[in-house]
Amino acid sequence: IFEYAPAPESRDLVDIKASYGLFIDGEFVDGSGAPFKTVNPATEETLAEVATASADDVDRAVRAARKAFGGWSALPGAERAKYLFRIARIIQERARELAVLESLDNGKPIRESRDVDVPLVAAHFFYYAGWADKLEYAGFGTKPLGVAGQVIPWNFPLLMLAWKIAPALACGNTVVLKPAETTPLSALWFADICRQAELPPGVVNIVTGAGETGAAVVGHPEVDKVAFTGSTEVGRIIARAVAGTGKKLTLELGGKAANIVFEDAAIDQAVEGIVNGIFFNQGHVCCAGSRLLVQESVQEELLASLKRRLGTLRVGDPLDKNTDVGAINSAEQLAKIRELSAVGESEGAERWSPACELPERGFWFPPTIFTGVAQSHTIARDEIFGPVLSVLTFRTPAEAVEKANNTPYGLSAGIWTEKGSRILWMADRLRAGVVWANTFNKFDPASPFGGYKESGYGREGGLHGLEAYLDV
Ligand code: TXE
Repeated sequence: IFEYAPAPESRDLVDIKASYGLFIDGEFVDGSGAPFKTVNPATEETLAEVATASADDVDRAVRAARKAFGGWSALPGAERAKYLFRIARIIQERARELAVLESLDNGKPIRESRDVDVPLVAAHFFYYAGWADKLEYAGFGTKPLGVAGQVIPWNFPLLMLAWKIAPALACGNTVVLKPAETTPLSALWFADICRQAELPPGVVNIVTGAGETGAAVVGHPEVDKVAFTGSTEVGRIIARAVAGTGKKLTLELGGKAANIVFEDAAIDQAVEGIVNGIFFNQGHVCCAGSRLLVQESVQEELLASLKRRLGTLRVGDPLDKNTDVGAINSAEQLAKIRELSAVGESEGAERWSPACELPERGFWFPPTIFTGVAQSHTIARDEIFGPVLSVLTFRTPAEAVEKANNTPYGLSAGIWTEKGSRILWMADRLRAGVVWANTFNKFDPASPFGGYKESGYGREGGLHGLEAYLDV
């Protein structure tokens, strides 16, 4: 497992300076809070020191965004589109650099950042560039909201930025975005890309820092719209902070998706979908297929095949293009995964991982399966947000639906069956924003994404993603 090929995606592609400031009104400026370190989770090396934006700094950023709003929103859509197309093309030109940077700061395998994250980032800018001059056809009104305050998590730092910024700008809003404190770098690279694209100053502002900085963005009275992706717990805090202010809010929160395999499914294909569903990005995915619901009659065959497949996964150096599972993003997240896995064992589920030696330094967790999981078990209910799969069984389609929906979340679900009628029957009954059939974790900028229940509200992506940034 650990015979690495020499890393072809050289770290030399990225020139990381010792320290970084905030991006306000088109300039990199100092922050007035105490700077923090961002580390490479695969090695625990410090990558850079990054500024913390105080409430005053956030205020400066919001005022810059407010000042820029008049000119930006008055541009004809076709003119805004030109900037977005330009940003998309620069992302493509700098794709390798961005992919390496994202893997360094986040710990995700280079194969994913190179083949999934960065191409999707460019695709989002291309997609929303296409809408900028056609908003009257969207049916949601054509009037931008004003300044959007956006707070994003660490699992897809650049992609979550694209999901937030591309539609906001296409609709004529300006933005103050706060990236997560463990993965601030790619947002700062994006700031540089905005400069390269000659985006007018103040249209995009990036403020780095932890939760307090996020709270300052959310609570700023001149922010007209708040968009948040992160934990359900912080989502609640933000919903309370925004309540009664008249700000518009979209929330994209946690998940505990069921990946449902019927006995007539193509088992090999389902195994690939299960692996992709829970081990993609180390399971740091809000829509991860973290609960496998398998029909009893094929449980044995499926689990044997799944275990064989797990034995072939390479865990290790994110910059090695052969790596399948990279590093856990932070010591805190690793502690959470360990704790919930220990609870899984203590509540009586059976734990299994393939033989795999983990690097000594860095934050690592092996691909893990729990069998014999009951619905009452903590690991069947709580979001683990790591490479840990809980396996449950069912006998009938109705039981599968009942179990799949037995969660406070409702972000996504997967169905594996050869029967088209069953796909439709299931999709009708699953309370989840996205239902994949015979595939999983498939994303497209043209497709709306978002949750039911405690997974949040509002949709991002597609035509529906425009609604969050427009008024009638
Ligand atoms: O999330 P937080 P954390 C889940 C996942 C994970 C858990 C905790 O289960 O284990 O959440 O992760 C900012 N006001 N997800 O602690 O705290 C924060 O700085 C405003 C699922 O990292 O929600 C960061 O930028 N902002 C999820 C962002 O919120 C605040 C992705 C997310 O951090 C704030 C991430 C406050 N009071 C974690 N407090 C998904 N849906 O994909 C923190 N922040």
